Formats: sequence, C-alpha cells, structure tokens
Amino acid sequence: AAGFGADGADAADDTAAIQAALDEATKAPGVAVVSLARGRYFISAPLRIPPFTMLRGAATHLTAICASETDDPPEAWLQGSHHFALMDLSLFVTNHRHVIAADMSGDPARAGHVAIRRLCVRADLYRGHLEPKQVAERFEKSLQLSTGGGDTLRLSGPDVVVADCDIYGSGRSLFFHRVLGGLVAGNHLYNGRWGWYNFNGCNDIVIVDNAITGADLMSTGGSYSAYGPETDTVNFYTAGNRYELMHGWDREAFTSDAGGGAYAGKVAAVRWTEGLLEVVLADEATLEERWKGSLLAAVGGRGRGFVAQVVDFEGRTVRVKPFISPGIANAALSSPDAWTSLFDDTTRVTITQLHRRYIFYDNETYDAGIAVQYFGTSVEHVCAQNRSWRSGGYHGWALDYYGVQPVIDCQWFGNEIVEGNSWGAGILGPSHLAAMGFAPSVNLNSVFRGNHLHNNASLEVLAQGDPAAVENVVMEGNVVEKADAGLRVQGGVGVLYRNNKFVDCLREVEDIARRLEEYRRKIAAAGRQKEPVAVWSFDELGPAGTVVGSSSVDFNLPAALRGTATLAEGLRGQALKLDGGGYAEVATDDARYGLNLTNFTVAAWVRPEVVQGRWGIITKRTGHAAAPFVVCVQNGGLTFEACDAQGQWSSYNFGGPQALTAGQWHHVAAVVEEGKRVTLYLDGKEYAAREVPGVPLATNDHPLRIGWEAWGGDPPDGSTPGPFRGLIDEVKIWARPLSADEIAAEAARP
Ligand SMILES: [Ca+2]
Ligand SMILES: [Ca+2]
Repeated sequence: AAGFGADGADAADDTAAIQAALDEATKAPGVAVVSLARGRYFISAPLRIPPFTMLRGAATHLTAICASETDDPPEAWLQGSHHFALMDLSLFVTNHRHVIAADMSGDPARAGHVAIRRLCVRADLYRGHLEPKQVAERFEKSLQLSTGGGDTLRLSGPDVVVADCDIYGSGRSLFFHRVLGGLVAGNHLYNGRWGWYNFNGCNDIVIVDNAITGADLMSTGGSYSAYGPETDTVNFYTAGNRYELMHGWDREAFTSDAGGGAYAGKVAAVRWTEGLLEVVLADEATLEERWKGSLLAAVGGRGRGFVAQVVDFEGRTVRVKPFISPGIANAALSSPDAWTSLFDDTTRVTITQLHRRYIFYDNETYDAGIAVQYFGTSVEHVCAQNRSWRSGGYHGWALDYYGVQPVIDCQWFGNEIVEGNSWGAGILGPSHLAAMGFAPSVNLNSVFRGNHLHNNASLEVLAQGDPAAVENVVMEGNVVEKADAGLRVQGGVGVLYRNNKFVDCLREVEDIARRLEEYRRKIAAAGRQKEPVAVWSFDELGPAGTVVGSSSVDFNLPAALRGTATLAEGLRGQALKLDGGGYAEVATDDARYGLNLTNFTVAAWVRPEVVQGRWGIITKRTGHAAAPFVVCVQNGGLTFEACDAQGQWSSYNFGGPQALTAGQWHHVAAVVEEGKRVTLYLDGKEYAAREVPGVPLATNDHPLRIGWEAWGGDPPDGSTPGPFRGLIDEVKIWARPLSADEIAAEAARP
C-alpha cells in the first residue's frame, strides 16, 4: 500500500491510499496481497477488502491500523465479502458497530473462504472520559445490533478460519452464521458488555485451544444455536479451551440453543421407500422449507429413542434418513416391511431443530452459571475430561422449548467439578452433573462414567412433570466427595446407579422419588386420622433453640428459631414472635419429604404488625422453587399459592380481598383438595376459594418455614424475601381437608 501513498510513519489519514491498493488488487490475476509495512495507519472510513485479496501487515505488533473516533461509526470498520484474508495486523477502534464483517448470507457463491490470522483487535466503544449518559447511549445503541451488542468478528459461509488472534471488543467477540467448515484455534476472545459468542446454524466446526474471557462485569459466555432459517447444527469439536469470568445474563460458558419445533404428535403410518423412511404424521404439521435437515425423533411410546434427519416432506408425509449404523440399515433394507412396525399408535414423535454430535473434550471453565449445558435438543453428544471451577456444572436438559426438544444418546465421561459452588442472585447451591428432562420432552439413554466431583457438587437425575421425562440412565464408576448429596434422583425410569464412590457426603444416594413414595404411604395413613399431623404451639423453647412439634404420626418436626425469632406471650401461652429478621424452620426429612401433602389443611393464628406488602405465614420452600403450598399475608389479604407437577403456578394461585387488621389476632386456614378446590378461611369463615384443574401438586425437598417466604416485601418482589412481622401461634397441619365446621371450631376464640 506504500505505492499508493499509505504512510505508517505520519499522522495523515491513510484510508484512500489503502483502499486504492485494495481496489487495484482486484485487477491482479489470482490472489493478491496488499502489504502494510511496519508502522501505524489511520483510517476515517471503512476499508473494503475485495474477493481474492489478503491485507497483511509486517507482524501483529509492528503494523497497526487506528480508526478515527466518530459518533456515527460504519456498519463495520473492515468489510469483506468472501475469499479474503486479514493477517499480521493490529486494529485499534473506539466507537464501533461491528468491527470486522463479511457477507453473512452463508451462500457459498458469495460468502465464506475467509482467513483471519494473527490479528489483534482492541475495540472499545466506552474508551476515554465518557459521561455515564454517553455510556448508556452507546450501550443501548449497540443492543440494536444483537442482544449482545456489535460483533468484533462476524463471518459466514464455507471454509472459515480464525486462528492465533487476540480479539477484544465491546459486544459479541465472535459471530459465525451458517459457517460450513470452520476452525477457531489458538485465539483469545474477550466478550464485551453483555457480549457472548455464537455459532448459529453451523456445521463441521473445530474450536480448539482458545481462551474465552468475559471482559466486562456483564459479559456472558456463548452458544451453538440454530435460529432463523437454520434448523440444524452438526459436528462441533470443542477441545482445550479455557472459559472464564462469565457473570452477565444466564452466565452460560456454553449452551446449545434453538427454541422451536414443527410437529409434536402421533404417527399414522411408516414405511421404507426409495432408500428413506417415510413417516406419515397423524396431524397437520407446520413444515416449511427450513425444516429440511431438522430432527425427527420418537419421544414416547413404541420406538422412542429413534432419531432421524428430515430430508423432505409433502403434506403430512415426511421422508427421513435414520441415524443408525450401516449394519442395522442393511438388515432393515433387506426386509423393508420390518419398518412398518417401528411405530404404533402409542408413538409420539417430534420434529425440531437438530443439534448433533458435539464433542467437548479437555476444556476448563472458571466462574460461569453452567460449564456445558445442552438446552433442548441434543443427539449423540460426548462431554469428556472437562474441568470446572465455580460453575453450575454440566447437564443435558430435555425441554418443551417452543417445541418438544429431546436429549438422546448423550455421554459424560471423566469430567471433574473441582470447585462446586454454583452462585446466582443471592443463591448459592451445589453444582451438578445431571440428566434432566421436562415432560412432554424426554431425556433418553444418558451415560455418566468415571466423573469426579471434588466438593459441593452432586450427580443428579431430575425428571420434571413426569417421572418418565428421564429414561435409561447409567451412572457408574463416578466419585463424589464432600457433598450434601452424592447422587440425587428425582424421578426417572430405568435409572441404574452402581459402583459409584461417595466420600464424606452427608447423604450418599438421595432417591427422592423413592422417599416421597415411602412418605406418601405414611401420609395416606395419617389422612385417616382426625388429629393433625403437626402442631406447633410455641409455648416453650426446647433443646437447641427449637420448639417441639407434636404429631399424631411419628414425624419428628422440631421448629428451629432462626435469626431474631423468639417466643413471647401469644394467643394461647406463648407464640412465635417475629420482627422481620427471623423465622421458624422445620428441616427434618419428615418435613422435607413428608409435608408434600396432597389433600390437606394448614392453619395458624396470626397477629401481623404489617399487612401491606407480602409476608410469609407458612411456606414449604426456602428459595424460588416449585412448592406444594405457600400461604402469605398480601396487601391486607390472604393468598394461597402452589405449583403443579407440570411446573405451572397458574393452576393453584389465588388470593382474597383486604380483610386483615394489623395488631389483631386472626385465624387463617387453607383447605386443599388436590386437583379440585382450594378454600381459604379467615376467622372461621370461608374467605376465598377457587376450583383447580385436575393436576397434581408439585413436590420438593425443601424445609417448612413459618413466618418467611422467598418472594416478598413491599412492594412484593422476587429478589427479596418476605419475613413476617408480628406473632404466629398454634400452627397446625392436617393430612386431610377439614370441613367448614371443623375450621369454625378451630377459629373459636379461647
Ligand atoms: Ca499515515
Ligand atoms: Ca401457643
């Protein structure tokens, strides 16, 4: 470019000279190289890199381009379309939209064949002495480009290489869209404010030996997604990368992502024809061109676990290519009639985006919400020999994510959770390595072998909405040390756990489904008794600061006084006295598992000092979680809330009008007939009621809290708890619905 007047030793603008050299390069036959000699070059407008052109400096640290400061930056400072390369340069940019961009169509005729090597980018639209208002304006403007701001590198099409670069930008560090064949190796990528990285609709990608750092307090991580016209992302190899400091948004160091689906339902017929399987859907599907290449999977009934890729379709007939070994295919081909019995009228299939064959190997994650998450569809992924510090851990999560998205045939080998604290807003819990499924979706055939969880992390099987939402899990040869629970099993069908080693765990295997089942039997017996299963009269302090709960069954239900909770003169004898800084907690197994009641009554005497706002009376949860009952004072009224087994709160929640008076004793009661009706009583009279749909209540393993709720305050807010202020006395729980007369008798003043 020196021949065109670019001078790296003066402060004069070099835009025209470098652009002239680049334009001239298009006249050369074959590939042209435009060289920038050692020095510093200034540009005031974007450079356009023509096809078949390389812009190359003397070395990364010897040739630098600096873009002038402007309030109106171009779409990208370096803009190419296809067949271009940038090498051995540094680029310094203040205000920017995107920094380096190519044709993003993914069309092989006009996108792709891009190489970016040994490039250093420092792009910071917040550099210098901006006023807070200017920072806010620039941030908001950047969000018009993507939810993570402008892209530092933005590339598309076949054959894309980004290697040995150092990429620091204000928004997303890297955006690959419809890249077919990509290598991202040896880079340091810095995600900016709300920034992340994303591979959308890409196939055949190798991501090795990179460091990916959250460069801002609000940076997050990255994803492989299939959004827009894309319905498949296939073949990712991710190894030897380091992910660190992801604190913004959901903090996912890695997640797959692509909500959507074209069909979820039954199959009318199936047959083998012309080398493909023809599946006739029982109902109408919303199939568009983009669903070619997507996943068809059987998620329930006969043939569940079958996976195939959609080739084409006409009406309700979908032609698919099964993902099976050639041997099986040959056997089936020799007798095509065998395919007609693959499915029957119990079969449920889904057509949804395809994520297939991701390998995560030898990656390290520090400080993230999750290290590796399969969010929805994932087929044949392997996650092996990865290590995590202070992240949520690793999981595959089958979801109903705007479509039924299964997890099928995924494996987890030799991963380590070295430090296992999972931290969120005011929440600190154990990390996990988990197979999770949310009905009507399903997680099938997960294998966990040889993983090592060093501290505060658990192996977990979690089926939500239906025990069969997770089916066929093998967990063997794993080691869990220093954890509350070594292995937690909540639901699941065909869960095999054996030969795992638990060292210094409070509980080794916590099979919650099995424990709930045992407790359900006890509760059923208790439901036949007239007397309550639990009574806390708060009359005297027992051993270790607890108040003894009496029980008609053999439940051990001591209520521990927490914080500033104390006892004071109450309605009958003494009562629980709360000043907003404490509560009583019943945390035994008998409470955590046994108080997952189905048909029941909870009642208490309360004398609130404050009735405005939302304050817990009796709740079975210690944080935001599905709960079988939550009874609160809310804005002068009384509310009942509960989550159903399918995760919906709307089935059960309701409240009544203002009726409580601060400083006066009131008797409150909730009578719950599961799947039928919930009735609230105030001072012995029916106060509010609602019919509820025939859906069972959620269960959890949380303690019972008296005088506290996870979601509260004035005004009520999800980020602040609602500790009760005032007196609570005579808290009672029955394992049966009481009649109106019985409630009236309870509410009779002493
Ligand atoms: Ca110059
Ligand atoms: Ca009392």
